[in-house]
Amino acid sequence: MSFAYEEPQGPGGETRQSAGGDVAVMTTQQGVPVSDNQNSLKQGARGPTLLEDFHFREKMFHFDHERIPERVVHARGYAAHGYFELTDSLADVTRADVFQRVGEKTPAFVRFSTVAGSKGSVDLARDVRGFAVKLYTQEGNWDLVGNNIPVFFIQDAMKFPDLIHAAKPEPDRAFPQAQTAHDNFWDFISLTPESFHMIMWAMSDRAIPRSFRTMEGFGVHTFRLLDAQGRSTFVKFHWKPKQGLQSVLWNEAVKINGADPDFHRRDLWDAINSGDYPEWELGVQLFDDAFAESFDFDVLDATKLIPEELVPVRVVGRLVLDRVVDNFFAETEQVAFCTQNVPPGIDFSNDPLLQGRNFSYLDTQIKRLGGPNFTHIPINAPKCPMHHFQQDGHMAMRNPKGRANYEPNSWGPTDGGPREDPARGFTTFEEVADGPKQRIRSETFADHYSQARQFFVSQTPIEQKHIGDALVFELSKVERPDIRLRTLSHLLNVDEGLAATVADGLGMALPDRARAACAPITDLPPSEKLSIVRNGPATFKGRKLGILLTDGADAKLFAALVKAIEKEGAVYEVIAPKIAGVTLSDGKTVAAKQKIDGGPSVLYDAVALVVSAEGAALLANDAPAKDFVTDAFAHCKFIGFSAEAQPLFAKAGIADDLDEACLPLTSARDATAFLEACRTLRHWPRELEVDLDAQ
Ligand code: HDE
Repeated sequence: MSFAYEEPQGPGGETRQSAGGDVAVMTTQQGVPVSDNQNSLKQGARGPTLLEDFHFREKMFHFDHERIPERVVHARGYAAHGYFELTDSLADVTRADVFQRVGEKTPAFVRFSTVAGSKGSVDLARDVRGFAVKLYTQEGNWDLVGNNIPVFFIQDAMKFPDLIHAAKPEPDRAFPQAQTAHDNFWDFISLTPESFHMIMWAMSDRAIPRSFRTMEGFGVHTFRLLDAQGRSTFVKFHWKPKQGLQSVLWNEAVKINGADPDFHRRDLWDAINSGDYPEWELGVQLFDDAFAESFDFDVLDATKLIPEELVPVRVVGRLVLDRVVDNFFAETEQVAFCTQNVPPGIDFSNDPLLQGRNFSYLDTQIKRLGGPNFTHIPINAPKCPMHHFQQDGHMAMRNPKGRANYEPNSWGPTDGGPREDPARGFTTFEEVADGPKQRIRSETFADHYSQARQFFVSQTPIEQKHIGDALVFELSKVERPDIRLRTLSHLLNVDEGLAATVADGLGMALPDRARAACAPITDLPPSEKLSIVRNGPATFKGRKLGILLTDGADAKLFAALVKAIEKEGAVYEVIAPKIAGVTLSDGKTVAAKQKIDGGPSVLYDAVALVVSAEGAALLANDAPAKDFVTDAFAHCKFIGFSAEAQPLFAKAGIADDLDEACLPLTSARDATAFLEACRTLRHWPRELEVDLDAQ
């Protein structure tokens, strides 16, 4: 086995020849060649193992120490390399080097994550997704550690440990894992009205994205951009996926978690390795003090967003992910994002959540990565020159050379080490702060419901239904009725219709509304950009069609489908009764990617049933085949089918319900038309027919 940091070499630097040929010879970590990696050293064939066996001891010692603490939040994540390319200079408002030269590419590393679940939890948990971007700029690393939701649960970092304790598994029983559907979470939420805007987002389909590639990213906080004169412009950062927004249904998410707990990471891995590089636009909302003053809410309050209708998003660049990691641990696990990593020209605002994060991230890395030299790990090291006098500590890889390790010193320009540069160095915005020291929440943070309501009314009816369903689901897992009632009392302040729907779903009477910290709750205008459905893709590109094939299926139809898929830039997987594949009508064999039990329709964006009469008869007796069809239908997917597939619909109990999104496939032209129809992604009207909650 070779390690990324250094190939083992022979004493003279040559690659050693193993007995088997060109393979590198296994060595210990000290470089000593290993003769036997199968047996420990013993006193006789059946005697005790000897302490002297340094190869065994080194191997076992290293194994015993393989684990590091998982992240206290965002433990489960997946990352990839890429670049940021500037498409519109921001030189007018910032001196940040990364925003100066149009066309210049800056290396990037991006880690997506869920928040609450542990490292081995499932990908489709209902949860916020982390969207952490490290840009290796020429003036230092810039970490934009964001989420896929533009607001947060709490306003002050002081409450973060409470929020996370409440969301994580309950401490006595250590469950539920990766779920907010339990008493502690809703207890905390219902006692924390500021969380209700975020709750609307977390209960929406934003919290069950189809892919990391189909979600937005947000810097959340208000930051500052500073020009060379130190003048400040406020900024909010947005990542907008070129793939369009897309989510799955909750019932689908639950089943995906069983069928493929790695659904999101596999999707990213497959897309990048197939050359379908995910891409996001970087957008900025720029505004000045005058806007901040006139805005209905405080721009320092992370539970509020600035609607794009008020401050448009200016697109200034693109982020492309084009390379998977070489090693998950070395890169994805060891990457250390710190919100305080900002280059000259970017600065913080006084958002109390951001201020608290600036302490937490550095602190947590020291615990997680074992010492202050985590910046020496290649994935964390800047790619620009570094000169400083920090030294020693655990695992120091590159202590400064020379005699001087302090300054000022009189060792002269060559030996004296680096010096500060007031002109080039990082400067902080000279904000005037005044006032008594006090533990206080600003009154300008007091409106907890108006933007929650705005989010809700900005959703399409089907999205509103999903929010109601999610709340009913979550609160039905809450054992204490008083916690459910308290939550309802807040929902009344968000939207009376929603509160009534949820109360009905729980079978409870509505309580009195919660007393709002400030009145009135404003009816803000709907904002287009807050809906996923309204911001979906225009094509089926990058999506996956599941083709259920059987022996004897129409070869021409299959070929036409494949052609149409490739033309659309989509991908497909063949699902068959046996993994070895099927023999089509022309006698040719097609290998399967999934055996029907392992390839349920929840793994696909749309499905096609291309079966022979015998094949359909066989599958009609197979429970997974029935589920394949039932679920595809229930999840509002487009279904293409050859005429012989009818018995499958009969078995699934939907033969009489087929609608305009169930498309017969008889010719090559049908295949093209089917792929075009799939661009809509889902046939939402069907949900109203198949869901008890909708009736
Ligand atoms: Fe984090 N957060 N966070 N967070 N956060 C961490 O840092 C914290 C918050 C976010 O892929 C931790 O390295 C506090 C908001 C992401 O490695 C920790 C507060 C947003 C990631 C931490 C917040 C985030 C983290 C845990 C409230 C969106 C994963 C491990 C004051 C804007 C980064 C680590 C990765 C990770 C603290 C709130 C995003 C403990 C104290 C708001 C994407 O430092």
